Amino acid sequence: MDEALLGILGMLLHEGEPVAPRGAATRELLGFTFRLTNPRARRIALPARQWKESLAVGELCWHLSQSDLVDVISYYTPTWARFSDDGKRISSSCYGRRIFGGPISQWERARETLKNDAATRRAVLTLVDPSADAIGAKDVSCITSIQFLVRNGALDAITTMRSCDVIWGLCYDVYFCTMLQELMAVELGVELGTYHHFAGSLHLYEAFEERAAQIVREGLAGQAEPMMPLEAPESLPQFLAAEAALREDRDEGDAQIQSLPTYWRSLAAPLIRLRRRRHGQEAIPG
Ligand code: 5HM
Repeated sequence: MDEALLGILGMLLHEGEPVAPRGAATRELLGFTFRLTNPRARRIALPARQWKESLAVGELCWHLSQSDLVDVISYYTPTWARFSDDGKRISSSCYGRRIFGGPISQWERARETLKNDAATRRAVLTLVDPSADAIGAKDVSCITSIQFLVRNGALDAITTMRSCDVIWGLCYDVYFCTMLQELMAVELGVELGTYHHFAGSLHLYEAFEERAAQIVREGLAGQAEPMMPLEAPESLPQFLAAEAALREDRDEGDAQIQSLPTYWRSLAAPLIRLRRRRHGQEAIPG
């Protein structure tokens, strides 16, 4: 993802067309697509990008626990509050709620569809809800769909975004979508394939142009390590309970994390570091 982001920023700076939706100046490319052949290389190390792993994991937890509460996600970043109409809830980009919640879980339906016919083209998560996404709302879901396809024994994912901002959104959206891809691959018992990302509008806000140019100037100063393969998905509920405890500064979070399998302990590491910064807690050994 480090390499992809460098290339994308370079293209936007050189070829992006000026346009200002809702009055905010951007440079934009339409119908933009790229692939990650190793979706586990989803973290960002480019220094000037200042990507925060705790925010990526925090957003993932917020979605996986089907939350739409601003208070919860605001622990990780103040940004989301700007997208709430009532200051309490995120009405549209609560992707986990749309994927896992409701009368019929889209997640389970996609997984069962793939189990019944491994070659299916019908395993699609739809993140737009025309009955709920109000005209003029502060937040309208930017990810429109995520499709899963098993090809050559591996699970590919194709994310479609109607609107994709390369500084605020892209790196966190890719982290979230590739984690879903890996979770689905593990639940199906197939290898992790390629990740495809498609943006109707890929854009860079003018306010971030200098930062984008700095990221490109600095180049690849070492790349982030790919994450280890996801294992023990049955520990996810315990991991989410531990995340809530750390966020709420409750001590049982420490014990919950120490009893988790290696993968989930390692995923919790940035959350533990964040708690230490926020609440002045000591690091947990190991
Ligand atoms: O006017 P519009 O609804 O497209 O503005 C939303 C802004 O948030 C866009 O720049 C969009 O690309 C960015 N965004 C994103 O990149 C928002 C979300 C929240 O759904 C997201 N990725 N996940």
